[in-house]
Amino acid sequence: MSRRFAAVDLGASSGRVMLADLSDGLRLTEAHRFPNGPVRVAGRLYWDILGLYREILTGLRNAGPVSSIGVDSWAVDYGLLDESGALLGNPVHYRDDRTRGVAEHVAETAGAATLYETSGLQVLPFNTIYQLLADRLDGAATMLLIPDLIGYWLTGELGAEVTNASTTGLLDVRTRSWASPLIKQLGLPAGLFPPLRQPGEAVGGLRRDVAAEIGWSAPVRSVASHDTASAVAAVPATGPAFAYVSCGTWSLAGVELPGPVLTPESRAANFTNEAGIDGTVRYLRNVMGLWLLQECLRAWPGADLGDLLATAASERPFAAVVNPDEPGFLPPGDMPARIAAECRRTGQKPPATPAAFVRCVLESLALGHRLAVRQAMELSGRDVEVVHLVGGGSRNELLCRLTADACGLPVVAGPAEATTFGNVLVQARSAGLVADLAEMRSLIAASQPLRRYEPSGDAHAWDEAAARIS
Ligand code: ADP
Ligand code: LRH
Repeated sequence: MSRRFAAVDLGASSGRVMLADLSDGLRLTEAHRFPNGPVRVAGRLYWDILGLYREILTGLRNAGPVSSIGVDSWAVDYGLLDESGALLGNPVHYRDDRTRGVAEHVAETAGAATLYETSGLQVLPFNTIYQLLADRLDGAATMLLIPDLIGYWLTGELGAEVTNASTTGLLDVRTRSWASPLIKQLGLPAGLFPPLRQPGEAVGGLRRDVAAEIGWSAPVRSVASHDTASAVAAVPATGPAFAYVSCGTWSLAGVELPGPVLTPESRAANFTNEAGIDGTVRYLRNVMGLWLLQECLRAWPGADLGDLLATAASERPFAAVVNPDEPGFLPPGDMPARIAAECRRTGQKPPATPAAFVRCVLESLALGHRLAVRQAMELSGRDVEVVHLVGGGSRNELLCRLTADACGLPVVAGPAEATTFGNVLVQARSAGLVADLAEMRSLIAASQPLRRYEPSGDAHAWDEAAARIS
């Protein structure tokens, strides 16, 4: 058996097929990277799922033969299949507005407290539960979350991987099985939800036509298919006293716990209890993340991220900050205009240059990280000595430094490809090459370049800025 594994990792801003080699330490190479993002068609926002699938096949062809393949992606979104297994319609993007008002309606009918006690999930307008209730389900036989849909196309096998299923709002957080009474109460067909799979379980062999197309064959293995679950599995923590910020299109900030926190205070703070590998719970809140910066860059054709970050580093601190989680920032659109409007609404002078906008975005995000980490600590009672910042955001030195200063805690940045590491290490564990979660983490800590940022700066100024947006 070779010690090579392929990870298909679909992020909201880019997808990649990565090749990991464990024959001598842990080496990662990129077989293929491709852009991803929303496509608006006739007023509705979609993913280009077939385009993504084609890129995945290109990536697998480039990667060459491996021991196994794992697939992860962003959470909550899905494809519906008919009885024959054909895709019914194109998967809708979670930033589409078709779920407007649905969460409020479900909270009224099913009871917000009951929903939280059942699923432990934070209320986000795009949770699968709300999307399904806004969708036309006639003719639908099966609902497959995105990695499960890709897995089905690769192997012909149906299933629902549990870490991602925990983001639907329809999984019982205590038993980690589908919440059948809730599904029934909402009038959703129970048959839509396929049997659950655990990370590490076999999915199946590649279909013969797929193997012919990429030129080789290998089994697909279930991994922690929610990208955030894989990323947190790969946090290079050396003890339990850590918080994490998985920072890409979203910032997912919180702590890892042995069980859920389902208190009224936790619900009021909109904290989520997502399923991690080996029974762990990701206790976190979504912070709007680098989406804010991505959408600013889209509004400034020709702008260079590296140049902007260099200039932003010497911009005046705290000139303007916004609450990064303003619901108005969620859909695609002119982000600088929305940020400027939010500054005006809160009595602050809007930034005047792109670099000043970038400074405003990064300070605002750092404040979002601080609030989520502090609340996670308070609500869970978990001690935190260090914040691990993983994902593409770990390449942003200014953001890492601001996060350390805002939290008043050291930040250890990296790896940027944490999700891929989590994906391949679960496969390597199934192959008997790694023992457990602790060994996965120490392997990453020992083999990957990490950067440590000690908190510095004016703690009082951060308190003042935090008060401005609370
Ligand atoms: P996702 O998985 O959600 O698609 P990633 O984890 O790939 O997101 O992170 C993408 C983000 O990482 C980009 O939007 C960008 O802000 C940031 N990023 C990537 N590379 C760099 C870099 N070299 N310098 C600064 N920021 C970077
Ligand atoms: C990050 C992520 C996050 C979800 C969001 C939809 O990519 O999976 O954990 O909340 O996408």
